[in-house]
Amino acid sequence: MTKSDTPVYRLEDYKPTDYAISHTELDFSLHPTETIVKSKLSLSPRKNTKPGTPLVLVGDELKLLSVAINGHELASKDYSATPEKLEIHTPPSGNFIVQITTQINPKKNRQLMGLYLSNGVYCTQNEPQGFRRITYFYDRPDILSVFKTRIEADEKNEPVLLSNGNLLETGKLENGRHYAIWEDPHPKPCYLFALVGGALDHYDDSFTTMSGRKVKLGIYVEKGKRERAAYAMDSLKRAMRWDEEKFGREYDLDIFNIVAVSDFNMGAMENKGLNIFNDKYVLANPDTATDFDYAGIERVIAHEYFHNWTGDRITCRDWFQLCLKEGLTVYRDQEFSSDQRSRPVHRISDVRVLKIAQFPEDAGPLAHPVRPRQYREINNFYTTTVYEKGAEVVRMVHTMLGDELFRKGMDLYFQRHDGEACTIEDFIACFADVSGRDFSQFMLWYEQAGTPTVTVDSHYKDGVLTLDLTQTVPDTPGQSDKKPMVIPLSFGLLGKNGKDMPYQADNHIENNVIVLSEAKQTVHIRDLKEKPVLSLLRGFSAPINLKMEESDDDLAFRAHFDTDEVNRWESLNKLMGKALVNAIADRSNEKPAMPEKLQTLIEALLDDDTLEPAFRSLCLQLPSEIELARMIGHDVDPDRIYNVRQSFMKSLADHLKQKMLHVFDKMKTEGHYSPKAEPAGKRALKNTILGYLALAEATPLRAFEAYKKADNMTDRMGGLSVLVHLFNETNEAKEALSDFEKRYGNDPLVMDKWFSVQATVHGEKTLDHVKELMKHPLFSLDNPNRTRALIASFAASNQTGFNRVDGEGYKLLADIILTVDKENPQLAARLSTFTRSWKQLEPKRQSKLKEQLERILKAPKLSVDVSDIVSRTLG
Ligand code: B3K
Ligand code: ZN
Repeated sequence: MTKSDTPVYRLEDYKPTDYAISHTELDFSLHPTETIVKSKLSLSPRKNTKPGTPLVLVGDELKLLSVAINGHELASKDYSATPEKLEIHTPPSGNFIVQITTQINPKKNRQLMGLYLSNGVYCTQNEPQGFRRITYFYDRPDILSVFKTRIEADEKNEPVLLSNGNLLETGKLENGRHYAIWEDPHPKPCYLFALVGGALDHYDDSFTTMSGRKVKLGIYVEKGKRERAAYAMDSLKRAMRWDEEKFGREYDLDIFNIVAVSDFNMGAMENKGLNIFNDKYVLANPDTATDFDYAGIERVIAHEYFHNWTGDRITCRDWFQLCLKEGLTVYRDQEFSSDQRSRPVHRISDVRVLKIAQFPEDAGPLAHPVRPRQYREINNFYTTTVYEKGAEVVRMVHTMLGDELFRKGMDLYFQRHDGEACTIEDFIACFADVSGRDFSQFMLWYEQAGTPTVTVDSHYKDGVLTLDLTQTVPDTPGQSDKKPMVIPLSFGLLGKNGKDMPYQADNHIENNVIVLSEAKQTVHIRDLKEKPVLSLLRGFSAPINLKMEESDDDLAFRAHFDTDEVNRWESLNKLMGKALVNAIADRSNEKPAMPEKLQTLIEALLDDDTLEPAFRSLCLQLPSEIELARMIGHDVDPDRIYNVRQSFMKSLADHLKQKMLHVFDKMKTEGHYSPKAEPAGKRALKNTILGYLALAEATPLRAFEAYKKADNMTDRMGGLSVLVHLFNETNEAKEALSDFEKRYGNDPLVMDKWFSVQATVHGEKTLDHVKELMKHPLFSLDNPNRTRALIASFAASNQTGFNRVDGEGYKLLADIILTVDKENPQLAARLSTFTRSWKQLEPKRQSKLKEQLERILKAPKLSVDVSDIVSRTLG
């Protein structure tokens, strides 16, 4: 379908189907270009369906070979078929069986949706609408069916044949073929169907559930990579245990398999009992993966596993409800990682992601509610708003209800809706029911887009602190005049001694949370023995912009003493942000230094051995260029932002050099590598300092030394990125890059780091280098990981390189979007989102980028995916 004839789908148009499909039997005969799929569907009419109502199923690029009802092949007058649709004009009344045979071409499938070949391995991706590329079906999440699957394939090329559920039977056939039959007893929507066939190694283990059942666990990887699955397996077992302990959720099949493939559009997929993963989120050993990679594996493995209950057992009624499973499951994986690692450090990292990715989305032309009400292409709504803001909304429910009631609400949700396809209303009703609270106004979090701003005016007099709170929600595309939201503001009051002060609360306050619900509201806090310093929005309790008139001294005081570490970091970050934005605006000073007071404050934090190294490392990081651009909001000059930020860092490095050297030495981790939070935190601080020391010493030697001596990938990349980012032209940088290429040149996944680090060298020269790197034998626009490593890194994380004032960066991205769009529209659409903040750029760059967006939109045969993103971006 092309852009002009695509419909807009609307939430209010939801209607159940005319028929239900209770059972689905599938039979695959795998072949690279001519796979035959036979389906046998058990259909029954709904209560209100009139006898003879046509059966209309969807397809996508399908070739129909035959169709039969109750065992009788249909004559051509009885049905009509196109690659996109199969209609049986007059089905019999009552229950009936439909048998459909289609032919598909996995090798040609470079959209990576449906059944495709990834490096010789057959695999599927069906969420949200891939199943229609396999056979005609009701491809929508509210059709729950019991699946039984027979797979037949070549025994030598595809010795491993997997599908959902439990293995019933295997056997040999003639001509070197063999088969396997799988059955999944849990009714599920077709987007959770999965199939894998290939020559794979496996890493086996088992898990005994809380009721004593033994589950077989397997992680399947490409040949030769078996030992790299150990950490993923360890993470899986920890996640299974955690879900039992924290949410009472037990695994429900005898087998749980994970397969890692190298061509995958996103991170991973939660197919029932057979998760399929981008190998980036499975494969790790100390020599190939950084601490960040390990944490990512732990998070994604857990996320997909947690979907077994929040997504698979209870799924979404329609795709508008996507956040029902995604927001909730992100919340659950965030909690898991917080329990496995340091809670405040983890929360700070999540808040940073929210501010760097979600806040700009919410402030730009692609802003949409956590539950969108309309879409042209659902794939474009797998966004940070649905995922991360969706998780924040669940977190707010938890903040307002507390541990116990929140758990009761979750228990009720699992009990009431197990085996159903639900809506957000169903979910929230569970919390309303267990707490007796009215959540109707809270639902606005799912309806209204845009990051609310809360402004606080505070006055202290005679033991009473008065807070005048005002909230506004900005206009966003298609939405204006918004209503006030329910905003939980966790808070504390700090006394002069730096300790939390007791107080007497008035009735808006419960458990140290002010729940704001009106546009303007006044809150009194009484019985204070002295004027307190207010610490508001502790733990970042709501996804808002907080505007509080606060002196730099109060901010610095909180950075020192706040008992909430998230707010400690937040106040330091605010101080840094303020100073940077001021310095960026003052064009009279080309190389401004960080204000001395701020340097002293950071020094004290760096010096404080009682603080976790990971936290100290976060405190050394200045707000990112993207955050600064968002704070400035208009006429953004990325070069200026970069230069001022670097110059601040250089002044801090000069000031703290001795102290940094001292801490650097103390952060050495000895002995066997462990990816656990504590040693990883030490490495994080050490490598952050390495960057500063390079600025102070103005020589590549220390980083080169670090690179050469590294005995794990975190330290190797620590050295390499400093060399490449700060001393790009030196022999040391060149030598390290070529050494890296020699070591890992036959491991594309590891080489992604090599591509990324070079794509993110600041400045205008990088563009040509990126073009050169695109010719590298390992690079291919056909593989999403490679494209993300080089192109997405360049466009999303290289503000000066991509935003070259001559517009050549934009032109390159536009060219690539148009090329990729021909094969993989989903990936092309993702690349298009990197242009979303174009309106905040200074006029020259703005017009160059606009030109490219318009060029993309005019291209013939543009996909709906890209056309949707680009036309919304242009506004
Ligand atoms: N549910 C999948 C995402 C599917 C994306 C399709 N474009 C992975 C996840 O969020 O767990
Ligand atoms: Zn998910």
